[in-house]
Amino acid sequence: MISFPENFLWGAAASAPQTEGAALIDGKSPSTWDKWFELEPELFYDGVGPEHTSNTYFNYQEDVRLMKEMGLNSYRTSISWTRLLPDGKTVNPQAVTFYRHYFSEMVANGVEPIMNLFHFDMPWWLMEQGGWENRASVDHFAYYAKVAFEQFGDLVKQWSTFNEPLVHIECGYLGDAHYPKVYDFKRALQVGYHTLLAHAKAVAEYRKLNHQDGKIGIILNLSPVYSKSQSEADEKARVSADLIYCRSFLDTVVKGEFPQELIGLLAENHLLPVTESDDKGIFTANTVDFVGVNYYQPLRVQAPGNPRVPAQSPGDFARYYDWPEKVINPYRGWEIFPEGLYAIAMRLKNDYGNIPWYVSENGMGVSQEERFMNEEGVIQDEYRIDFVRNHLVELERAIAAGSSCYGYHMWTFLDCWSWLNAYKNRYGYYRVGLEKNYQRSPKLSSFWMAGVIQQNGFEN
Ligand code: BGP
Repeated sequence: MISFPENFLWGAAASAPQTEGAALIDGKSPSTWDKWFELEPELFYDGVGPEHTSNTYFNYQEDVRLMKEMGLNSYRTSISWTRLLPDGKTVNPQAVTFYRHYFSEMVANGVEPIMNLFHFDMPWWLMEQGGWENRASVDHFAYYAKVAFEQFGDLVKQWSTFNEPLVHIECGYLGDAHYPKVYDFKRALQVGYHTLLAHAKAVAEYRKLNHQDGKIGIILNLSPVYSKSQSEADEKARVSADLIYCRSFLDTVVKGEFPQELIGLLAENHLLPVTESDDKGIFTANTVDFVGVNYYQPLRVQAPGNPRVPAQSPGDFARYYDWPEKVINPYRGWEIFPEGLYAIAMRLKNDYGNIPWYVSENGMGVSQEERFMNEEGVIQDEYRIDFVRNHLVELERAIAAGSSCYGYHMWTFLDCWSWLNAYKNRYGYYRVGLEKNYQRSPKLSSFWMAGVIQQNGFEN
């Protein structure tokens, strides 16, 4: 029997922009996604933008009822910055009403709301001023965080500041998947620095309200890094990739300081971001209570072929390695490697003081799931059940080895809109029938998971 500790968090994760819909009504101002879709709709998969998503703004009562029926005891989503503070300063009363109803509904049904503040959804008004490149964004974010804590802190006892900060940096400033789609390593590092500073200042705001009696953390996408070989050059690439993609975030938020090796690497390459002398103390004083780990796949690297000096991209430190033996999810192209979850757990235990953490996202997106629908209309997503089962086995092994993991959240509860793929790949325990007025219908995995939750484990 695979079993989990008492009071283990069983739940699912989502985000405001991917589920709420109602993107341009009730006082909400456009996020960069909304505006970008208006400007260049052809860049969005199938021409589908973020305006409607899963209609949760109108459907939250039913959604919470379904969560309860399935036995979920927790659910993470995010607050929309541009709904709560459309101009960055003025509280939108309609947003407060919506979120208070939504979170109260969860609390009343035994589903703990875990709220995240930023899930890639930069306000357009702030993007016009340079977004995270502009240091002013740090204080704007801290103010938004403060307002959210004040408005909802009685209902929400677990907060996170950012979801996967690596993603908006990498996709927006080292690629073209997020706005402003530029490729500039130095600018990317400045964006990363301001993001981490905004995180620390939001934590500081939370600490000031110590009567709120809750916890605050961050959600990181962590991948264990493996090198192609044990050669010195591949090993060096592994260490650099780990510094850039993992330790940059983890050390800063958990230990309160940037790794010296990273500072050295960036200095040698003239890539250090602009900082101010007081910043150091802000990081040191505002470490997190917990870490949420989004785990999808490991990172495999090899030595770069002809690295540029000074480096102009992360690829000059480490190049992606396509491991021939990998098992992949062909729809998303991501490697499936459950052992990686054990590796992360052990790392948090051994290198980060065994900080409390939970799996804040894990899951499998599959396209054309209607192929697997039976006569009763239930999608037989055995592949998803296998995926989750295999990851849970690794998680239990880690907990038995002393890891302080306190929960497992699936991405996601309901099929939702995705940044790059709209509704191509479906991740939910529940199907959302876009053609049927967003009708929710359970997949086989939801029944399987309900059983797991009920027994707090499963026979393997
Ligand atoms: C995570 C994000 C989510 C979600 C998920 C699936 O990285 O936090 O927002 O989208 O990945 O990825 P995708 O939608 O690109 O398939």
